[in-house]
Amino acid sequence: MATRKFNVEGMTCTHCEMSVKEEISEIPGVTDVTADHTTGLVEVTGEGFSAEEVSKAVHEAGYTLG
Ligand SMILES: [Cu+2]
Repeated sequence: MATRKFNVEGMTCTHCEMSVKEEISEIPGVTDVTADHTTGLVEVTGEGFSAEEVSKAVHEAGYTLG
């Protein structure tokens, strides 16, 4: 189990956080996601997921990795 940090650009409110968390949570192996729109910091916990999968999920939510 590991936690990896990502910087997400474009989140402006708690709804944005929810959207990002929902999409990332769907990645197999991910067990926990936290998102903070004030810092852009997203922390993803789990195992067997890749940065590319996180990037795709962030894009699907409508945002980009910084
Ligand atoms: Cu928002």
